[in-house]
Order: sequence, then C-alpha cells, then structure tokens
Amino acid sequence: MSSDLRKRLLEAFTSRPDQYISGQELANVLGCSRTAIWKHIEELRKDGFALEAVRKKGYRILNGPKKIIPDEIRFGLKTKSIGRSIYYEETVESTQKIAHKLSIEGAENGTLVVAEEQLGGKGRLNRQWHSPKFKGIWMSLLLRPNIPLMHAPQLTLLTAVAVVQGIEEITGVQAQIKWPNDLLINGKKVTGILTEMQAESDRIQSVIIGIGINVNQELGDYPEDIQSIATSLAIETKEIWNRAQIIQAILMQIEKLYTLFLENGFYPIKLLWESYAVSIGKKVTARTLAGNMQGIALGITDDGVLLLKDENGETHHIYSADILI
Ligand code: BTX
Repeated sequence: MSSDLRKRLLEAFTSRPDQYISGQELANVLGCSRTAIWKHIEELRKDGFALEAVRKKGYRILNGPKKIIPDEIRFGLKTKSIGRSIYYEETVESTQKIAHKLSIEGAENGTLVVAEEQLGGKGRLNRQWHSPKFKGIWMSLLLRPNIPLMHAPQLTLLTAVAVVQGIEEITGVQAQIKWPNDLLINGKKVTGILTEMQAESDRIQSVIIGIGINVNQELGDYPEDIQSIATSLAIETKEIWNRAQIIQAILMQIEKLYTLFLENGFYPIKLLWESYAVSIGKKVTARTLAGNMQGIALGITDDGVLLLKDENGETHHIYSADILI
C-alpha cells in the first residue's frame, strides 16, 4: 500500500472516531476504487488493526495494533527466575536464534526472548512456523537445568502442560495436548513447542524452549496450506486477547511446574500431561522417519517417550514422530 494512501485512510478513520464509514465514501475521499479500499483495509488488519466491517454500514476501526509491552509482563509477575529478564524486539528471524546467542553470552536461567513477528520462525525438523506481526506469542525461554541430558525432552512436555494451564486461566478454553508438543483446540493446532539444547559432552549448558501461540489471528491471516489445520484463541472464542497477560500466566505456571520437576522429578508432570493428552487410549498412526506405525497410544514413559501397542500386542517406544489421530 502506498504510504500516502495508508496515511489518508487512517486520517479518515481518525476524523470520525467510533463511526462507520462506507467503502464508497472512503473510495470517493481517497480517489480510488472500492476494491482498492477493501485491499487496504485487509492490509491494515494484517498489521494488527482491529477493524469491523458491517454490511450496509461500512468500516470502523476498533483498535490500533497492540504491542506486547515487556513491563506489562513484568508488572505483578510473581516468579523468582522465569521471565525476570526479558528481551523484546519487534521483528526477528527467530526468537530461538537470539536465545541461543544469549545462552552463549551467559544469559541467566529464566531469560525470555519475545518478538512481535518472526520472518523465519522455526518448527521441528526444519519446518516453518508462521508468525505474523502483532497476532501471536512468539517467544523462547532459556533454562539451565541441572539434569541428565536424556531428561531434557521432559521439559517440552512440562511446557505443554504449563501453556494449557496458562491459556485456560486467561481465556477459559482448555486445549488438548497431542504428543509430543502440539496443543489443539477442536482438533486444530493453536500452539507449537520446539525444544533445542546446548550441551557439552554430557552436561546441559542450556535448554531453549520455543513457544508459538496463535492468539489473535483470523483464518485469513494464515497461508492457505495451514488454514485447515490451524486455529487461534480469537477464532475459537471470538474475542481479542491481551498477549502480555497470557505470557504472564504461562510464565507463572512454568515456574511452578519447573520447581515441582526439579524437586520431585517428572512423575507429577507426567500425570498432569496425561490428563490433558488427546491421544492416550486412542488408535493412532505414528509417522516416523523409518515409516508409519499404527497402534494404540498407551501413555508416556517417565522419559516422555510415547508407548504404542501394535495389533500383535507388542509395545513400541516412539522417540520422535508426528502423530495422526
Ligand atoms: P512443528 O514442526 O510441529 O509444526 C510446524 C508445522 O505446523 C508446519 O509445517 C505447518 O504445517 C504448521 N504450521 C506452521 N505455522 C503454524 C501456525 N502458526 N499455527 C499452526 N500450524 C502452523 C512446532 O513445529 C514448533 C513451533 C515452534 C514455534 C516457536 S515460535 C517461538 C520460537 N521461535 C521459533 O523460531 N520457533 C519457536
């Protein structure tokens, strides 16, 4: 959109706050077609403006883009270490990358990196994570746990539980966990978690947990190929949510569970995880690098490994896979 047109469009809305302005009137004032107006409105929506379109009345701006304000996360945050130090940037390639760099520079346990937009958001196995501006929570948390290397994946499961609880506390919606790291609402993905590690021989330097939460996207904000598998909190609840508040609730839950985990091990986390899991007891297909395997998901081991019973009654340990339910 030309910056002049955008400026004049915003001025038109500013001069008549709270009022609807018809597409025809905007087209007349700006000297362009109604289709062009519609396109510009869509662009503003993508940039985080909350715009209402009502038939026969026209358009109205409800809110400008709302940024995540780090102080809003800090204010009233009762954690001791999680999220005490926050790095915030508007646009990044990936918050994971920044967290890795901070880890090497010696950043403390609990350091959080948050961005409004990722241009190269990462999923697992080099997949992409779509992270549009002002719409979601794109953050990476750096932990320095003193645990055996092989227990690090348990932190992914711990995080999934904390995110379910944080989302439920603020929005009232309970997401379900699909092993190992997807959170689903009505069968569609609302959150992805990516855990990476820096280690030296058998000692963990840091675990970097990337959390991507779809908060205020509309369906049209997603690329076509993920529209049928993705959802957002706004799509599910028809409300726009304050992202800083959700982050705060999640950090509190992570600290609670992390403390429990360090003191009592994985067992209490495992029980919570299983209570939120969608696939346990169901027939699933595990798509692994070695091929597909069908069976009943029995549960997870204390190491967070998925147990799958095949049709011959044999139980398999699944370490890494995509699960189809
Ligand atoms: P994943 O590999 O399980 O999921 C990636 C797949 O999910 C993609 O291939 C695509 O099909 C679909 N997908 C992509 N974007 C979205 C989206 N926004 N909502 C729903 N489905 C989507 C999951 O990987 C781990 C994602 C972690 C993302 C966080 S964001 C903060 C941190 N920084 C970073 O670069 N990654 C993490």
